[in-house]
Amino acid sequence: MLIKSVELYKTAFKPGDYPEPKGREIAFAGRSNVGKSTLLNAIFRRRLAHTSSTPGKTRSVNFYLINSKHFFVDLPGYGYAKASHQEIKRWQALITDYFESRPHLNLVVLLLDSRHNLQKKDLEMLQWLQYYSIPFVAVLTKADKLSGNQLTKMVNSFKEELGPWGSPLIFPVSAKTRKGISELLNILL
Ligand SMILES: Nc1nc2c(ncn2[C@@H]2O[C@H](COP(=O)(O)OP(=O)(O)OP(=O)(O)O)[C@@H](O)[C@H]2O)c(=O)[nH]1
Ligand SMILES: [Mg+2]
Repeated sequence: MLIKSVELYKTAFKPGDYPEPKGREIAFAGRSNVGKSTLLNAIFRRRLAHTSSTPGKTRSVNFYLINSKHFFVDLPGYGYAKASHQEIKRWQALITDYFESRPHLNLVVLLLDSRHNLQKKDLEMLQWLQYYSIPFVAVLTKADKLSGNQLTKMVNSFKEELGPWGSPLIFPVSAKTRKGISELLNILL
């Protein structure tokens, strides 16, 4: 798919504050700081999404309209250590409400840090995806931080860990070198 146009269409801070569904809808989920907004910018080839080296940057559900037709949705990250109890509650309410109110959601791109194995928070997200029967693919981010050998090892280890979760497709990517970005885009739309 060629991305001809991208615009930030809607920013939702409250549950229910979403636009009417359009064509396909693909949401990007993952732990805080894993690189969701950075990956979206690499896909868009534009710095539209705000990114930061400190976790907890994206606090809202951001709908990007692609080719005047499809939504790519940047979700706030989970499992950010400094988040207060209240923030975690707010985040959970926003995400569960989002999943529940978008029955047409086509796909979740679950971002996982290529350097670490599945974390407790990732398992919680996997349980939600399973509970809501949402199809997903896994993206291993920051692949540029690993050597070729290390990356192969981690891909195999994720393959094993994700086996019980339906053996999703796994894409190692780097927003820095653009490795894996076009392979991922090919399956998205
Ligand atoms: N080396 C490298 N750094 C990356 C890559 N992708 C993201 N980063 C860095 O990781 C940090 C977090 O990136 P974000 O895109 O803001 O992360 P996020 O998942 O949107 O975080 P939240 O909005 O807090 O949920 C930034 O410092 C990015 O520059 C990558 O492919 N390679
Ligand atoms: Mg973000």
